[in-house]
Amino acid sequence: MIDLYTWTTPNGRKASIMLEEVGIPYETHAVDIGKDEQFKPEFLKISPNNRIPAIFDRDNNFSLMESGAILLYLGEKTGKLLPTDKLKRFRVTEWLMWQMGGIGPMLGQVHHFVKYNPGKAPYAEERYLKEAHRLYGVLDKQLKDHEYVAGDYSVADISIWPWISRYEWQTVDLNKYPNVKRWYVAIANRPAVQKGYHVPKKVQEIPMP
Ligand SMILES: N[C@@H](CCC(=O)N[C@@H](CS)C(=O)NCC(=O)O)C(=O)O
Repeated sequence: MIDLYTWTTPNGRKASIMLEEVGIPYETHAVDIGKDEQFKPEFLKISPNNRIPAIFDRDNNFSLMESGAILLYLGEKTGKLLPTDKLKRFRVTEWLMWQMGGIGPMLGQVHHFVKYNPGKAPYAEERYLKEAHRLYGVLDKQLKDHEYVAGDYSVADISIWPWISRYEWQTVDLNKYPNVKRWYVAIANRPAVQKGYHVPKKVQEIPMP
């Protein structure tokens, strides 16, 4: 049994989608980051960086923060969505790191400047939008010859998909990235994704291009 501490954001959805995909029982604890609940001392004990998602594994009393680490942990624990072959695993890790270091931080800045504070910092809007389109281009190229990002459907796809699901916030037209669009729709149609997306609560339907 896993305790999942999460909210309705791309990083949070990575963890809930993974838990649905691997089929481990879990109990959800909503951490409303709009109400600063991520700073509560009980939560800081398992997530010292005051960010969601975080998990607590009751099987071994182990807590973990950072969505990328959580995906790897659950993949390792269940033997699912993370290859055992060393080189295949590094390919998955490569794209997971690409998400953690690029897609997450850059698209997060697009949300901050373009969606929530338009007009306040034109240089930042231009810079992060340019970087967003560069990253969409890289993803589109990779998906041209690969059905999924790093071989079979894996934690790498699960890490990237929730960020792409905010393509409207990013003012990105998915028709300009046809391979990303094909991949996005295929993953959106997975039953586990449709369940995990609405954890800890439903705020909207999954955006469909
Ligand atoms: N690198 C972290 C980032 C987590 C993160 O930024 N979470 C956001 C929500 S998507 C959060 O908890 N924000 C609360 C805050 O900024 O105080 C991860 O991937 O888990």
